[in-house]
Amino acid sequence: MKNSPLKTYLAEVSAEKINTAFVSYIANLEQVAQVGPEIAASIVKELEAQRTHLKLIASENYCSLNTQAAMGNLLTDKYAEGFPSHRYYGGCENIDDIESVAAEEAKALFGAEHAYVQPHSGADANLVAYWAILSAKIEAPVLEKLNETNLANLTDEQWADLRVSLGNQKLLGLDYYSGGHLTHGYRQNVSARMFDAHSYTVSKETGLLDYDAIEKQAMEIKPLILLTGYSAYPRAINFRRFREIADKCGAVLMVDMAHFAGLVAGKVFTGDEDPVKWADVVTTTTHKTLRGPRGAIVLCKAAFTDYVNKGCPLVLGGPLPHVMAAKAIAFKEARTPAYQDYAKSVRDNARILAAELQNLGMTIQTGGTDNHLMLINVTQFGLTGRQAETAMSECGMTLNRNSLPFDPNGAWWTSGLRIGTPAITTLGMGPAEMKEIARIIKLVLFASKPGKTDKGVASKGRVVVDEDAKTEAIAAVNALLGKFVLYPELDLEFLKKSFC
Ligand code: DSN
Repeated sequence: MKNSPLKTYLAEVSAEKINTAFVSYIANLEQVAQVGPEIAASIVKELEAQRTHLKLIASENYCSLNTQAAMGNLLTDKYAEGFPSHRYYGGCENIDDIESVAAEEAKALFGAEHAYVQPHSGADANLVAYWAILSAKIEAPVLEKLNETNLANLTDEQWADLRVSLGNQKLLGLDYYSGGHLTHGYRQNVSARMFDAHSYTVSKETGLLDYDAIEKQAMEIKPLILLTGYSAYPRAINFRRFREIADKCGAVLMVDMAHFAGLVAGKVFTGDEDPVKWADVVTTTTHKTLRGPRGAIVLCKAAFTDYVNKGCPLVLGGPLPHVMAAKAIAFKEARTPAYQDYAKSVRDNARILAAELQNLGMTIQTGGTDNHLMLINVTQFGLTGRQAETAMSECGMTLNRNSLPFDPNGAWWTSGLRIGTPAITTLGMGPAEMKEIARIIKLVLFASKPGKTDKGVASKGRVVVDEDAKTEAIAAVNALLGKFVLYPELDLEFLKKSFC
């Protein structure tokens, strides 16, 4: 990089036209490029990729440039194990302030009694929640009986007994194939190894949660934790009903609202559909519908505060102070009327898209959606989810294949496509664009056929998309994205010229 792109930009633009967000972006890239020009180039190429592909992944979004700015600084240098005013390192006063602001913002946003904003990911947040519940419900009574407060003081025999009881508790969560998450007791995940894990499924007939059946199962199993929440369930959940079931079977009610936290924050899900009101412990990632930085939080009733605050050393290492700062910014953004409008549009768009896909002859799991996502059954096209995902990707649409309940094609090939509206709604798209997206999806799916391997054998992964349809679909995607530009403050051509 011979010349400074920042100086070039400032020399080219008149003072009143200087865009501070763009200045900050160029300055940041210029710093990066001084050491890693290829990294700066990849950041710019990723901007181009995200601008030229229609993002339909239900779990992704675009956080604000303000949120991104809060992450790129010296806060990353600080260790801050512990929690505000109770740290294992000196010099944490500013981190205390940042973490406290983020936690207070989260509490206010969700109406929670307590917020713990350190988890780095949803899987971490769920582990913190699991171990906080185990600490509160299994470990604390043992310690009380022994009149002891410090685990280090237990005899080897007492410690062995405690470990056995901690490791044999029951978890009842939504089955992975019914839309539950890996961390909800899937056998390949640590959750199924640390718990005696049981699953409930959606109804085979309706694809919906059957609360009476869940209650019956919960009364038989009597789990320590009754868990609900999902990664791929297109309907609202009645958390009041889950509370009743948990109370009846003596379970702690935990909700993983990672996918729909933005709909809770934006007051789309209220009353019986608001998990924070009904659950003992709620976890969420911060980067999906919530539109913050990549990370997670735990919310809980006051009774769990002391246990959740021990997330480090219980599960986590040092928190990421720069990400906690970005969480605070995102939570402030989510406490605005504009964000509530956004959340409402996410659901309106999903409903319109699902209805239009059905009007155009596609099969939508459960016949529609109440949230930000829908599942298309692609078996009517003779395709696997994997083939449909590839076909969409070849036509400029980024989404993911997904198992459908009781899917004969398993978790790898699958029979479904999961589609979400959070990102396209952030771009500003509305009802007309949903209809256009449905038209493009139909165009691609009806024009796709299963492909063959190089040896001419039928393949569950290969797909052939009619070339004319592909050209038409790509043109239509580009036309849409040309009208709804990601981060319009950023001049991509300038960035490419400067850094690629
Ligand atoms: N990977 C997330 C999703 O796509 O739903 C869940 O962890």
